[in-house]
Amino acid sequence: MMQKLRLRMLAQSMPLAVFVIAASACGGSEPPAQPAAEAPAAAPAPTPPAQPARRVFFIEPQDGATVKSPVKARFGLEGYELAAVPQGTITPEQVRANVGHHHLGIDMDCLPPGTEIVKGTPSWVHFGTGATEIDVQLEPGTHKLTLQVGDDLHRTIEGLCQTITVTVEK
Ligand SMILES: [Cu+2]
Repeated sequence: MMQKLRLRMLAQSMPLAVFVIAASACGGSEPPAQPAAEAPAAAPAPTPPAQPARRVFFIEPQDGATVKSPVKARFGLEGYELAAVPQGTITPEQVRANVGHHHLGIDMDCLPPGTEIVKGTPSWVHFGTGATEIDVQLEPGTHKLTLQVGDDLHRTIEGLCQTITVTVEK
C-alpha cells in the first residue's frame, strides 16, 4: 500500500522535474551561448588569406629619363625575398617559395608568369648572386628596360615585373 503511493508520487513529480531542468538549461545558458556560437562562424569570413603586397621596381634610372651610357641601374623589391640561387642542380621540389632574384631585360617586355628565363639569352641578364645593381652599356637612342623576378629555376613570378623606357644620349 505504501509502496504504491510512493510510486505514484514519483510519477507525478517527474514531469515537473523535467520541466524545471529544461527551463533552467534554456534560461541559464541562452544569453552567453549565442555570442559564443556566432564568433567562430563570423571570424573566418572577413579575413581571406591576404597576399602581402609585392612589387619590383627600378630605383634608378627613372622611367622616361635621359641618361648616359654606361647606365647605372638599381633594383628594388618589396614583399618578396631576394636571395642568391643555390649552388648545384635544383629540382622543382627544391625551389624556395617566395624567394627570387632579379633579371634585367634589355629592349625586352615582361615575360608571362611562369616563363623560364633561359641562361645565356643575350637580352636577359641574371642576377643569380642576389645583386641589385649593374652598369649597363647601351647604344644611343631609346631603350626599354625590363626588371623581372624569377625563382630558383629562373621562372618568372606573377606580378613582379616592371618596364621603363630611357633615352641614352650620344
Ligand atoms: Cu635567373
